Order: sequence, then C-alpha cells, then structure tokens
Amino acid sequence: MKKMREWELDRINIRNLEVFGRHGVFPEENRLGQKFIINAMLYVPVREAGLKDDLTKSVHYGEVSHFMTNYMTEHTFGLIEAVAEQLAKAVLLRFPLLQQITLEISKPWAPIGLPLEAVSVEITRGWHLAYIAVGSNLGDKEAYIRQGIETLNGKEDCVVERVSELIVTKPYGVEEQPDFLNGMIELRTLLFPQELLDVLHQVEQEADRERNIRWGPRTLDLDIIFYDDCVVDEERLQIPHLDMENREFVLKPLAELAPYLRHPLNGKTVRRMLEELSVRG
Ligand code: A4P
Ligand code: MG
Repeated sequence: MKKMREWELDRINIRNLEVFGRHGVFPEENRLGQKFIINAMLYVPVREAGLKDDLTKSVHYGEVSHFMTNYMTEHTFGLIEAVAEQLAKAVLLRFPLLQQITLEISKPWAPIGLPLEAVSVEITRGWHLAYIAVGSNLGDKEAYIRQGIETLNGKEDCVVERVSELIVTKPYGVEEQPDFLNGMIELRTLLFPQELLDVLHQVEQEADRERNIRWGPRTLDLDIIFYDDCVVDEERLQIPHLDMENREFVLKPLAELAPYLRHPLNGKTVRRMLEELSVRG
C-alpha cells in the first residue's frame, strides 16, 4: 500500500455537531424532525496556515459548521446516504481549499423500535485531477472543442483548470479522413471515473456526435487519459488510456500541461513517453 506522507494527512475534525433535521423515509420523520449528529474530517493542508498563523490559508471550521447546519435544516432527504452525499458535495464546492472530506451522519433516534445507540453512514469524497484528450475533425472543429470545454466547465462538479494549445494533427488509425484538431484539458472533478465518462459522452452528444465508425471522423471526442494515479480495467473504461503511448496527438498537448506526470503503470514521465515515441517514429 502507498505510504502516506505526513503532509497528506493534515485535517481539521468537527466532532459531534448536533443538528435538528427532517430527513427520513417515514412521513413522521419529515413532519416532526429529529436529531442528527455530524462528524466531519476536513482534509486541508494546514502547514502554511500553521507556520504563518494565517486563517486565510486554512478552512474556517466555524463557517463549515454553520454551513453544514444550515444545509441540513434547509434541505430534506429520505436517506441519510443522500444527506451525506449531498452535504459532502456542497461543502467541497463551497470551501475551495478543502481537498477531501470524510463525513459521518448519525441518527441517534432512528425509529426502528429497538434500543440501538445510533445508525450512521460514513463517506469520503474529494477532488480528483483528470486529463482529458479532446479531438475533432468535422465541421467547425475549434468551435466544437471550445463549446465542449465550456459545457464541461459548466457542470457543477467539474472545473476546467487549464487547456493546452490546440494542434492540427494527421489522422491516426483510419487515415482516409480529415485532419484533426487536438488538445488536452486539465480537469478537477468530484465525479468518479465512470460518472466522468458518462458526462463526457453527454458533452459529445450535445456536439452532434454520432458513433458509427470506430476511429472514424467525429465532431467531438473526449477521452480520459489520466485520473489521479488510478488504474481502471473495466469493460467500458480503461485508465490510463491504453493507446496513449503511441499517440503524439495525446502526448504533445499533455506534455505542455504536465511533462513530469508519471504513468502509474510504466513509471515513465509524459515527456519521456513523447521522446520515445518520436525516436520510434
Ligand atoms: N473507453 C474505454 N476507455 C476509455 C477512456 N479512457 N476514455 C470506451 C474514453 N472512453 C473510453 O469510444 C469507444 C468506447 O471506449 C467508449 O464508449 C468507452 O466506453 P468512443 O469515443 O465511443 O469511440 P471512438 O472514439 O471511435 O473509439 P476509440 O477507440 O475511443 O477511438 P479513439 O481511441 O478515441 O481514437 N487521429 C488524430 N490525429 N487525432 C485524434 O483525436 N482520434 C481517433 C479516435 C483516431 N485517430 C485520431 C484521433
Ligand atoms: Mg473516444
């Protein structure tokens, strides 16, 4: 298992915050309300705040506590799973320095007719960094790409951090088709890999994308190249992208944004993969 460094373990803990809310699947729960207990671990690097004694470099636990209390009273959910999921997302979106949160929602008065102490749901959610290759070789290529990036950035749990230069490339694979315009997007996201793939497919769809020929012409293609240093081997999703090492149109824009990033399986930096590809030709 990967060894955590001490600076990756910083966190601020909020313990046993009591909130009165109306969450539950029974109508009485929604009508009468009941007590909920929140435990939150806020993963935020506090080194700078600690050394400089500067709150602006950290997350204000008072503000987080008030925010969570208001959120829990202003919304009503059936399941505590939904409370935890939506609250974690709201807190991560509201406090940008927060990288990850572990949130436990307990219901000490859960109406199950047995003397239990409490039931709780605990989840950990956070920001991930993904690199998305973008390509187009039909119609107004640049407009499709720019529009696609804007649509992606407009999704509430996706933030486009940087975009590489767009470059004109010769078609790879099926060669009898127009030249491509290619680029790379650095994306911060709360979505899990499969959810991100679904969102990318939606964005492609909105750009009039039709799937007929594999490797054929397209208005907009969005492929996940990296997602943190995760390895995903599933039927419909493989990360890192399986053919990235052989694609100059992927490596070149990626090297512009993140030359020192390492492939989690072969251990090579992006710059090295690009150099090796140009030697291979
Ligand atoms: N899929 C698996 N892993 C991933 C991933 N990491 N990211 C699956 C995105 N999708 C992934 O893709 C087919 C299926 O791959 C998806 O449904 C998903 O479940 P698609 O976009 O529907 O179809 P496609 O793009 O025609 O097929 P494919 O194999 O993704 O083609 P590529 O690899 O995208 O290649 N030449 C230049 N110069 N520039 C280009 O951009 N692009 C292609 C398409 C060919 N030649 C090119 C370029
Ligand atoms: Mg694709």
